[in-house]
Amino acid sequence: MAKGTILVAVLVVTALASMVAVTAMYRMHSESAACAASTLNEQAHAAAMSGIARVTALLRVVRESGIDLYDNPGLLRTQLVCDDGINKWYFTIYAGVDAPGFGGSTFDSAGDAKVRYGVIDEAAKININFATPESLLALPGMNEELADCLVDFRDRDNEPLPNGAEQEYYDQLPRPYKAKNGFFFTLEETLLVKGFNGSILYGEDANLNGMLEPNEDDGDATFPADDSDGQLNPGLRGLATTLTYEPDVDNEGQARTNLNTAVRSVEGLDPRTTAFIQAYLADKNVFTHPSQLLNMEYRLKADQPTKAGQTGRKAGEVIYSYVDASTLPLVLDRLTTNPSKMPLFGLLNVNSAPAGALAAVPGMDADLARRIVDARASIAPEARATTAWLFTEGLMDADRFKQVAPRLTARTFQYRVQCVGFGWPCGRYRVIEAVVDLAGGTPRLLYMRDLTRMGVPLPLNVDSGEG
Ligand SMILES: [Ca+2]
Ligand SMILES: [Ca+2]
Ligand SMILES: [Ca+2]
Ligand SMILES: [Ca+2]
Repeated sequence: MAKGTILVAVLVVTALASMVAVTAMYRMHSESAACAASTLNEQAHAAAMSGIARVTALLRVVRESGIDLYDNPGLLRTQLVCDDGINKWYFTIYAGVDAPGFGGSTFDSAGDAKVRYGVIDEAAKININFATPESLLALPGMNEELADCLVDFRDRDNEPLPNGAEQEYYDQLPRPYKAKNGFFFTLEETLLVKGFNGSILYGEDANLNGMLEPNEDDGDATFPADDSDGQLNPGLRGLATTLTYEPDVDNEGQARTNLNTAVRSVEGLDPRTTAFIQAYLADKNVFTHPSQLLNMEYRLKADQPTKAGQTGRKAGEVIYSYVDASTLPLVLDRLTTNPSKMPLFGLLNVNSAPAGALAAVPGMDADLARRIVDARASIAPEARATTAWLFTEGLMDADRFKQVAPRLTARTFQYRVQCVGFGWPCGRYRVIEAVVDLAGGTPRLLYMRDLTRMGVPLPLNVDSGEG
């Protein structure tokens, strides 16, 4: 791909060069210089896109292969794309180091910004399209007015929340515009919401690289304003996303069984659980989430006559779900209450979310979030296949688990990839940020943005990277 692009760039230069040959000499010189500059830019862009393509290919096999794409300098730092005889072209995939509870980063002992060479997990962030005002309020830099205004801008109605703003406010602006009354496609769209600005969205990370630079840690001495505490406040961008969703399938990729319709035989499910589900539904109830079944007892409201293969039950009889710590993982993996086969939107991955994002889930708090993050490192990979470990490892009781489980997942399908493509020794670079979506099977780019104008995101050191 990169080689193809470079070939095209070379052909374009040749064509342009022969065109300018018939014009005046001074003109030819300026055109040639512009072409050369443009070619280097194109090649840097091609190198950056090669990096995105490489990571996309790796993400495709990451589950089976177990390749580390969180921090893997050997695979993702200063990777040679091609050598055109004048310059060598490389890419580096980079991200800030996640600081406790934040997603920010700090300086290393040499005073340089810490960096990791890997992808950014979008499902480790709160999806602002599905977050409640309570959840938004728990995110850094937010207050009640910002949370309500964000929800008003997003919700379909024109009724302002107590601290919110609807169309009436946007109509009174010097240049009026429409409140979206729909989902945000990008985080940048929040800049249209009353009260939002770059400082709320990006925090102290003025160059959007997820790392702390000296100007981001010197107070008001240089732009941006910051609190010079040695920690990067990445703003809303550090813990928020607009792009997360997952197919409603189990860990084998099979469609889940809807608990509210046809639970007859789910492989591995205790027949007593199946009978419980049928009795509960026959009493004209609806399940809201599979986690509801955990340690569930139910007192029947009406008699249930004997049917084929089912014993009759009397009103007032208390029945039990037979879903406990041992069967919870299966229940969470195989069952759903989503009737539409539509994807599940905006779930937070408990296996990767920082404490700051976990704490924003209704039913969680900062202390519980911290304990989850601390416990996570020692949970076996098999146990992490579903969110059940939050209960089975004793981090919360059944009631708390049922409260938080509907907003949680144990998997990620969208990854943010930040890539710098660059030439050596010319030093020309391009920075591309993309979000790769794996939810549809074949990876696709859900989002792409050129961040080159934010400056070089990290030192491009060819010598130490090539080893
Ligand atoms: Ca609205
Ligand atoms: Ca920065
Ligand atoms: Ca500053
Ligand atoms: Ca700071």
